[in-house]
Amino acid sequence: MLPSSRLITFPVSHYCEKARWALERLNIPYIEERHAPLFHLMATRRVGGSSVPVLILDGKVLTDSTEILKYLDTIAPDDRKLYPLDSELLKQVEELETLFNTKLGTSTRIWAYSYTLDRPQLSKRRFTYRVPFYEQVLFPAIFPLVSSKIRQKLHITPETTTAAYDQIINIFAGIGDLLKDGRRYLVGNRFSAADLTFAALSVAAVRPPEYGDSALALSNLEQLPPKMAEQVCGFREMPAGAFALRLWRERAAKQDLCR
Ligand SMILES: N[C@@H](CCC(=O)N[C@@H](CS)C(=O)NCC(=O)O)C(=O)O
Repeated sequence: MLPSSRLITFPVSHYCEKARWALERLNIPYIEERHAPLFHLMATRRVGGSSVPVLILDGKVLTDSTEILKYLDTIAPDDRKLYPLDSELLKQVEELETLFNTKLGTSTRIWAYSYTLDRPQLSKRRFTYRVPFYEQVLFPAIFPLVSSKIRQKLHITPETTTAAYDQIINIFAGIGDLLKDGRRYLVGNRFSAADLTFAALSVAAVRPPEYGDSALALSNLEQLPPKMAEQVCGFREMPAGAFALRLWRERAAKQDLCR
């Protein structure tokens, strides 16, 4: 029988990855409906949403990645929960998740797009990987429109790109400070929504080899503009970058064990 839950996504999107990771952790089967940018609006608006990810599960339409994690937590067994029951720890997890959602995810996106939007050979495949056939066919024609809309919507300029890079460095430095005491996870002594959100929203910066389908070759730095590749190496070498890469490795190791 086909799973009844549906996840509407972009093929490469760190907020969508956040939702995928949580669904996978709970072993919830779902059908992923990938769309290229702009085409996604037909799918998301039909169910009352706008951006991706959108999860349709148990008769509910969840239109935001945090809303998705919060709902999944209500049906998760205790040993899989992403939000601590203890109110002080919960507050810390929620504060970090909000910081990552509003500052890290937005900065990594601006920074990465500043290098890739003008390079169709880098971005087209990632926008159209495994989307419906007609979107793959039509996308090249609307690519200039999509890239100028993204640039406008996210205000990508040399100034905002520098600010985004600085913001990533600052957040990574702050996370590095937290990790100095040797803790394995950001809050308490177990994996939480804070760790998941940090690792998912750092994807564009640290480009883990375990991310997505190998056909997307996200971690292959040779294909990137040299300055971007150099900055990725810098992020990876920071303790927070190494921490994100470790969480990705651990996720992949768990997947292997379950096969
Ligand atoms: N707050 C949202 C943000 C999601 C988001 O920014 N999604 C981007 C893709 S990474 C998107 O859908 N952009 C196109 C749009 O907003 O229509 C969440 O966490 O789910």
